[in-house]
Amino acid sequence: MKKNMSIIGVPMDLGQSRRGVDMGPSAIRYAGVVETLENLNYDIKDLGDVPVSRPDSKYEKQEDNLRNLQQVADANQKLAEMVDKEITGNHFPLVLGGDHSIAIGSLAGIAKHYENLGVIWYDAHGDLNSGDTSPSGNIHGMPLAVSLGIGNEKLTNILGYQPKIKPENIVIIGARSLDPGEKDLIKESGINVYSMHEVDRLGMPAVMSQAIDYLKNRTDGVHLSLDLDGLDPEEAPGVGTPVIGGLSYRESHLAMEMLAESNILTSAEFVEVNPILDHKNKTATVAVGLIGSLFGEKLK
Ligand code: 5AB
Ligand code: MN
Ligand code: MN
Ligand code: MN
Repeated sequence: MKKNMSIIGVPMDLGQSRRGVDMGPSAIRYAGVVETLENLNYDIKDLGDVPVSRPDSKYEKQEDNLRNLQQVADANQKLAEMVDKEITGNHFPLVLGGDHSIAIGSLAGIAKHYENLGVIWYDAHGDLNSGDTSPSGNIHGMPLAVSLGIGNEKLTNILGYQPKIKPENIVIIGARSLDPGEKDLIKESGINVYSMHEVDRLGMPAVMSQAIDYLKNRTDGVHLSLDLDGLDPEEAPGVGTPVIGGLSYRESHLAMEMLAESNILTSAEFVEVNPILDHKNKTATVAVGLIGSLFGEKLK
């Protein structure tokens, strides 16, 4: 029997300050995501894109150091409702971004279906800021904190419950740029972090098998949130906040293959693909390659 999967695009660029990442879902579709998954025997329903409104004329004004708060909250509310509905209908949700603020809506829609949702956060950053700690006011640097119930109610209370996830059920992989407030939160909350330091010391095979064993034993579902800036900018240049010294394409493929083998994944999102900053759609093509590995593409 074919496995059911729903693709949801979120053309969101209001969670950060560089234009173009709203074209990410188109770029990933253009790179062949549907065809790749159909070849892997998935029954794909592409639901198109969640509507994102434009910022109003008071664009410059930032409420509580939260740029475009209302528009980001509104789009995430719609996304959360769609994701919730797809899971209820037994469809695996695959969300395509768009900047990482959309993880707020994904997690809101997903987490209500699990007692103990695990999250793998594949990212150069922790995304653990709030309006109080953020150096930028950009909400794409806040979704993981929001999902822990930290931040403005318009974001933390989407779908009327909070927190969405528990800190001990989070595993961050690839971190190499954390702000002071994020480091404090990691220390006091028990979030698990495999920074680039651990990846260098242990190697990706050990990092992934530890992460998978850990989550398998304590969660009843696992969401992968993959920010393309987790990869090195040499290999994924089309991202708004590149950080040198990242994960390689091969390490990332291996991580996806190990996740496929483990069979623990229940939802996924690929975010921060910005075609304007990219070279010939390279980053979207990398994303589709990783999606192929994540859903069972084999070399032989
Ligand atoms: B991304 C920074 N920590 O809060 C901030 O790309 C960067 O979703 C956030 O990981 C990067 O502005 C957000 C400096
Ligand atoms: Mn990032
Ligand atoms: Mn991110
Ligand atoms: Mn980024």
